[in-house]
Amino acid sequence: MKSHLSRRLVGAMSGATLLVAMAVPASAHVGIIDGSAVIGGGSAQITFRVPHGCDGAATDAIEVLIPEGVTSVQPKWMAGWTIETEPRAAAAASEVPDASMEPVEPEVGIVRWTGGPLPDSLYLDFQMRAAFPETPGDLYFPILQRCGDAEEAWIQVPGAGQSPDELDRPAGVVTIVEGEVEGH
Ligand SMILES: [Cu+2]
Repeated sequence: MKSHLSRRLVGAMSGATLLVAMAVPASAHVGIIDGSAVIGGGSAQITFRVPHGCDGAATDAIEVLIPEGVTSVQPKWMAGWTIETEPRAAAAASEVPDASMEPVEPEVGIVRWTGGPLPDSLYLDFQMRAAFPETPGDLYFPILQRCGDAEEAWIQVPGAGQSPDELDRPAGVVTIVEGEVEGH
């Protein structure tokens, strides 16, 4: 966004301080702050940080689309916010009633937090636990930020060879890496 502080810093600074300023954009956008190395095949908590509103307007809803392969989603309780989940559409459609089986709990496809409102000048972290697939790679979590009538869609996915830093509104990302999963 044009009014973004990080952009202004990059424009205003030069030399060594520029490198510091360029590290700002990733954390200045709405996104996942702890998803850079999640071990595949295990459970982890991930954190969606909302560092600003929609062009100055206070945030009153955050909606996250859970990518395929991410299961056992459990949002963290949060004072002042209503937390709702919606089942994954495909899972709901494929549910066939079978008298011999226990009904299968549909996987969560959307998590929605409504409340606040969170002022533009303050930040807030929204968290959930989930189980992640084994295959290494990037999983994108599209995020919709609502501020009354205004809305910001953090849904852009980088193309091949493109850096997420080049995108105006990148989706949240979790990078799955190989590693030893601790059982419990
Ligand atoms: Cu931003």
